[in-house]
This record gives sequence, structure tokens and C-alpha cells, in this order.
Amino acid sequence: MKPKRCLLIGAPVDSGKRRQGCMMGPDAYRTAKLAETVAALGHEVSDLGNISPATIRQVSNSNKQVYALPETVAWAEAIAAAGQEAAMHGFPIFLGGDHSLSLGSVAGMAAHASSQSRPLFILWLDAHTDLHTPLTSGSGNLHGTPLGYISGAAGFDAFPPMPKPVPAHQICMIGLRSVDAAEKAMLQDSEMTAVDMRTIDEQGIARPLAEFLGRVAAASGLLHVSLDVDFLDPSIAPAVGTTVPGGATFREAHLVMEMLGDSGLVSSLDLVELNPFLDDRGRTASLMVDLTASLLGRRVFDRPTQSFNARITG
Ligand code: 5AB
Ligand code: MN
Ligand code: MN
Ligand code: MN
Repeated sequence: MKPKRCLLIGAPVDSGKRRQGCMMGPDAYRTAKLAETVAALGHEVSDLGNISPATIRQVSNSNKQVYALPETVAWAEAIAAAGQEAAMHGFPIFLGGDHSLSLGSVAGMAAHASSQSRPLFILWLDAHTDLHTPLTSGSGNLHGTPLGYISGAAGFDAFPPMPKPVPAHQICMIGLRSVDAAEKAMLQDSEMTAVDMRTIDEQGIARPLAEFLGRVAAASGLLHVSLDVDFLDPSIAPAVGTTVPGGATFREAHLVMEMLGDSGLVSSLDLVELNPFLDDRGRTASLMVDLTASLLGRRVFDRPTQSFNARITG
């Protein structure tokens, strides 16, 4: 793998849901030696430290259930600005923080992609679709809304307008097993690719991923990967507030990251939803670090690098 310049951006946003703890995520990744692990693979790594939210403004929403909207908007603004800046200099890795982080990270990557005249593709590795809007969310927890915002849904007036909403056919979700009725309705007539756990059971995880990567490659797209801890089965990744049984296994998760690494297509990464307060002696944080290592080139044996594209395009 060509060495990358990896830029670690700590974003301890914790306002996307009521249960606290994700604020400890960036330091848990540091404790689990993320920077050292990535550097040992031959990459250059700079830890840019933790960012702070922008100034909190009074914003409101007609859904009174919505929790901590002004704080979450302020975080999204700061994360988008830091991300867009970092993307000009290297490969941003956003250390969350809950999944409301992606309201900022993807906005930043969309602005970057647009400045490069490249289409942005999104891979969402998650038990959930996160397609709500501040108007449809039943829980009022904004960590369940980033894909709604990213895809240009209405109801995000409190947030800066998405620089360029990501077209539905450029979005792929893998790992789904908890989808709300309103989210199903949004998926109904949409061109988003939604891969649930049953599909993975029946076809394996490699096939739908390869199909999506083939489309990213054909469009010369940039690819942002958003890895929610709850993509993983809770038996291997207990440190998350929203556990759903029946998630990706250890090998399924590593295979996804290895294929992503081999594709050479990934341009930015979110590590989100880790709640170290719920962890078991740091094992979830360490697994997330190991998955990042697989994405960045750690292999048992090297494969011929061309095999992936040959298989897809040939
Ligand atoms: B996560 C739920 N759909 O809206 C909601 O962890 C869960 O970022 C959202 O994927 C889970 O509260 C958000 C029930
Ligand atoms: Mn600069
Ligand atoms: Mn999520
Ligand atoms: Mn989730």
C-alpha cells in the first residue's frame, strides 16, 4: 500500500444522544495506540488533537423531542471545517464521538470532493440506517440522522446547508438490522444500497461490497467510510450504547476493511459511537484500532494488488 499521510482528528462530540460517554472515545483510541499502530504500517501519522465545537447559537426545531440541537450544530460546523482543511493535506481519520460527528465530517468531505470535481461515495457500516431528520426522529437523538442530512433530506434548517447532497446511488449501507418505520419509508423509492444482515448471511459480505467498490472505481470517486461500533456484533464490541445482536463477525469486519484497503479508494474514515465507559478492558477500542490497521494495509499475506479491480472490471 502506498504510504498515506494520516491525520487524526479527535471529535469528542457526545450530544447526539442522551447517554454520555463517547466524549472519551478519542482518548481511548490514543490509549489503544492508534497512531503507533498506523505508523508501524509505514504511514506518516499526525494527531491533530481534539477540536472544540463552534460557538453555540440558539436554534430551534418543531420536534420538541430533539435533544441538544444547538450543541450538535456547533460540533458539526467545527468538524466540517477541520475535516475539509485536513482533506487537502492527507487522509483524515475522525475519532468520535457519537455518530452525529458525521453531520460534520461528511459535510467537510463533500466540500472537499466538490473542490476536486470528484463525486463523493459513502459507505455506512452500521446496524442502523441513520436516515432520520430532526422532524422524523422518534427518539430525538441526532446520532440517528446523519444520512438524512448527507442525502439532502428536508428538516435540517438549523444546520449549515450540505455543500452538495450526496446522490442516493452513491450511498451504501452494510450491516443493517434495526431500521425504523420512517426510515424504511425513506428507503422505499430511494436508490441507496441497503445491505441487511440476512443478505450478508445468504451471499457473504464480500459480494455486495465488491459491487459497490466497482461503482466507486468506475466513477473515479472519493470514498468516505463511516464505521459505527454497532456494525460489529456486541459479543466482540460491547462498548456501544445501541447494541443490536446479530452483527458483523470479527472476520466479516476485517474482510471489509481489507477489501477497502486493497481497493485504494478510501479517502477518509469515521470511527464513531465508541463509549469507553461501557468497554471491557479496552477490547472494543483495540478492535477498532485493528480494523483501522486492516484498512491501512495490515495483511497476513499480500495479494496481487490488481486482483480486486481485475475481478470487478474484467
Ligand atoms: B446510531 C434509532 N433509529 O433514531 C433512533 O447508533 C437508533 O448512530 C439510532 O446508528 C441509532 O433513535 C444511531 C432507534
Ligand atoms: Mn492548510
Ligand atoms: Mn450510526
Ligand atoms: Mn448504529
